[in-house]
Amino acid sequence: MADYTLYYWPLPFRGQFIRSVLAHVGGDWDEVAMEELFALKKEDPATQPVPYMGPPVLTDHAAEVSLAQTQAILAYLGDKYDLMPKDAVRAALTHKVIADANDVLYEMTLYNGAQMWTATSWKDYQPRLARWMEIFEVTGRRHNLTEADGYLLGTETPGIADFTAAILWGTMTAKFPSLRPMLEDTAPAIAGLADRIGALPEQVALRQRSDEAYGDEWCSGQIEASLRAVL
Ligand SMILES: N[C@@H](CCC(=O)N[C@@H](CS)C(=O)NCC(=O)O)C(=O)O
Repeated sequence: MADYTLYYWPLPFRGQFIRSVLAHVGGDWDEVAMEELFALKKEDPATQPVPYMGPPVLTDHAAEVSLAQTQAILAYLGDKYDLMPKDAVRAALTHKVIADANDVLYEMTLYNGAQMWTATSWKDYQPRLARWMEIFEVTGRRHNLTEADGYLLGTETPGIADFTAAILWGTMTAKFPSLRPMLEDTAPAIAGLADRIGALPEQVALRQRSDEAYGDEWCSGQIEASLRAVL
């Protein structure tokens, strides 16, 4: 049996944050088939391994623990593999970065597809998307991140905040290349960070596997179709 089981759709989106950390630490994980994912999601909370609404869910078999919520899973892996800053402020900032990333995912998918993008709503959203990029950029710059060097919170080695930022902006701009110039103009240090993290051998291998498995899909469904239509 693998060390971990990840319950997530066959897509990058939220699952990729967890995959990237597991890949970085050399974690060995299985992913379940869609039928099992649906069945577990529909189960009564009383019998779910962790009561939850939507995936991702990660089971750590050795620890006999299952967790839901991307932020909780990333923080757990961060603590377990020493990928969280030791000081309280940067640990809290790591949580903020994950929460910011989740907010961006919600906004980019209009709250998990509650509405669809139109040319007008997408145009109106551009200043806000640019502001999110700037928020990540300023966070990094305040910790001496540059286009060529450094990490988001000024750590010596990449941590959860770096994988989060790299997967958010790196995956999004890889799947929607027309957004890459905006990232480079607005958040060049984040673009550089995403590239450096993305060039780590474990991340290259993960991306190759994911691209083969998921193709061009990012969040999938009608909301991805509406996003592609306006881009
Ligand atoms: N806040 C949760 C959001 C989970 C979520 O929205 N999961 C999506 C997939 S990315 C889902 O399938 N949701 C189904 C549902 O909520 O019923 C997290 O960060 O993990």
